[in-house]
Amino acid sequence: MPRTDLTAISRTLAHALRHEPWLYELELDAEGWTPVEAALAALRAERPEWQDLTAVDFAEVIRSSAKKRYEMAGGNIRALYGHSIPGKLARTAAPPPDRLFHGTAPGALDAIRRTGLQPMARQYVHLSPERADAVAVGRRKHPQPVILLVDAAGATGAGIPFYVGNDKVWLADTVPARFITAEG
Ligand code: HQG
Repeated sequence: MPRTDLTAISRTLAHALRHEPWLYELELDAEGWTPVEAALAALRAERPEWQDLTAVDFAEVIRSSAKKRYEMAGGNIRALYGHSIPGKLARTAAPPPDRLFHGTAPGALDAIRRTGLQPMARQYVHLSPERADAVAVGRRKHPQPVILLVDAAGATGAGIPFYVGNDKVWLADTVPARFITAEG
C-alpha cells in the first residue's frame, strides 16, 4: 500500500482510537483497546478504496511509522498515547528517566510557568526522553519552539506519577512548574 494511504489510515485510526470512537461505532475498554475486526469494519466504511482493508494493513501502518502510535495484541488494537476521549484510560505509574523534555510554543511559556504543564485537550501531558524528539513535537506548534527540561526524578520523589506511552513518549497527569526549567 502506498505511504500516502498508510498516512491516511493512521490519521483515521488516530481520530477513532484517540478522540471520537463513537463516530465509528467503536467502544474502547478501560485501557483503550477495541477489537481489530471492529476497527477494520469502521475504516472499511470510511472510503471505497478501504473496502478490502485487513489487519495486515494495520500492521503495516504500525511498522512503517517512525512513531509507535498503535499496538495490536490478542485480536485488539489501541492507541498508545494522545487520547482526548472523556474518561481517562487506566495506566500504571512507572519510574521515568531522570530527565524528560517537552517542546512547546514560546507563547505558552508564561502560562506553563504559572500553572505547570497541563494536559490541555488531551488526557495526559506528553514528554520525550530525547531532546530531539521534543524539538520535533514543539515544531508542530512553532518554528522555533521552546524546550523545557522536566526534573522527572525530582517530581517522582515528590510523588508525581509518570506513565509509559511508548519507548519515546512518557505521560504525566500534570507537571508542577517547580520541576520545569526553560532552556535559554
Ligand atoms: C501546551 C503528537 C498553556 C503544551 C506529539 C502543548 C506528542 C500549555 C499544548 C503528542 C500548558 C498541547 C502530544 C499551560 C501545556 N498553558 N499551554 N499550562 N501546559 N501547554 O498537541 O505535547 O504525532 O495536546 O506545551 O508527538 O504538543 O499525534 O500536546 O504545546 O507526542 O502521534 O499545550 O502528539 O503525537 O498540545 O503533543 P498537544 P503535545 P502524534
